[in-house]
Amino acid sequence: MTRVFSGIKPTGHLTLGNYLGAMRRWADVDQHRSEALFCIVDLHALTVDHDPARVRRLSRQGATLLLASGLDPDLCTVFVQSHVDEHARLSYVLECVATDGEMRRMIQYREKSARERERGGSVRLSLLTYPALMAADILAYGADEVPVGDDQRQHVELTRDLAARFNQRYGHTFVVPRATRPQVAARVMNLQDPTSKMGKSDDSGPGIVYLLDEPNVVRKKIMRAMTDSGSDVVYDRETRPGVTNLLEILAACEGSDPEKLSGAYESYGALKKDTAEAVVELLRPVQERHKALCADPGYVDGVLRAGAERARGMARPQVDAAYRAIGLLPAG
Ligand code: AQP
Repeated sequence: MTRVFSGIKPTGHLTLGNYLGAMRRWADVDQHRSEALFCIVDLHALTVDHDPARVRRLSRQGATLLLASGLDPDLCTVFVQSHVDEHARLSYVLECVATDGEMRRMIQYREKSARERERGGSVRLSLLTYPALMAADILAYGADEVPVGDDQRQHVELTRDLAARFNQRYGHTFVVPRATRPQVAARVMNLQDPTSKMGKSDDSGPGIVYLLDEPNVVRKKIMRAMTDSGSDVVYDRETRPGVTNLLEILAACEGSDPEKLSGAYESYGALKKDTAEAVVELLRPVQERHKALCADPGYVDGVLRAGAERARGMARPQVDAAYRAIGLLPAG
């Protein structure tokens, strides 16, 4: 059976981008057709300036939202990365396989380190080594597939390179995984700046739809989305990024084709209105389930405890094998 791993960082409130680019597929497709593990990757949230209490709060909220989005602990494993030591153990070994140059080439490192410097902060070493930890997350479970949005594809490519290099130098140890992406909305853009990704740790609130936004807030954000000069509804990322982003969002909600959808609209206003209503309807059941789960925090804790135990059992033999292969003496 295909094995799938993916994760989400507790660096901000989860967004429509996280949902359409990743979470929805995990719940609707991946957990049903594969042996799937989904993780709140909290160690990754420590790579930038952070508030410890906020990371803890967002980790719990993220786990609750994963369950609210339809992940079923009877079908898949849901857990928190820091509850399973094997991620950190394997990350160090992969740092010994990776090079400084390939880490520095990562687009996310370049963007985030530039942002930290602009804010007058210093860049944490862990931001540079982040892709080794992400590779460990995936390789520890022998995952065949990693369902992610477009922004994470480069990290999965690096994971493939590290796995292949390790196998070649130290003997076959790791499955070489591949990234999978949704057909539409693999990169949901910020509503106020449709040339930038809708990112949960950005400061631009009005451009980001959060999964727990009230319906009227969702409507307001979408109705005020920045559109392009011209008035006809055309699907073209280069020349019409704002309208194209709305078409992608609406098509993802409806399960239709964004380019075909463009022919059905004569005005930006009508497109915005339908998109707003479609997103409100998409989020409604998630928000309702989230509310019910918040009333039962013991249930979420129990899911995470059982998930971590199952994940540990899967990761330990794989990480032990990597330790042996690279030359470490097994504990007696
Ligand atoms: N805008 C997006 N469109 C499509 N997919 C997206 N994802 C994130 N933003 C979009 C996908 O969501 C999954 C979890 O993301 P993550 O927690 O690993 O964070 P990220 O990829 O670095 O994106 P964020 O949400 O913008 O976080 P910050 O701001 O902390 O960097 C991934 O599969 C991702 O592709």
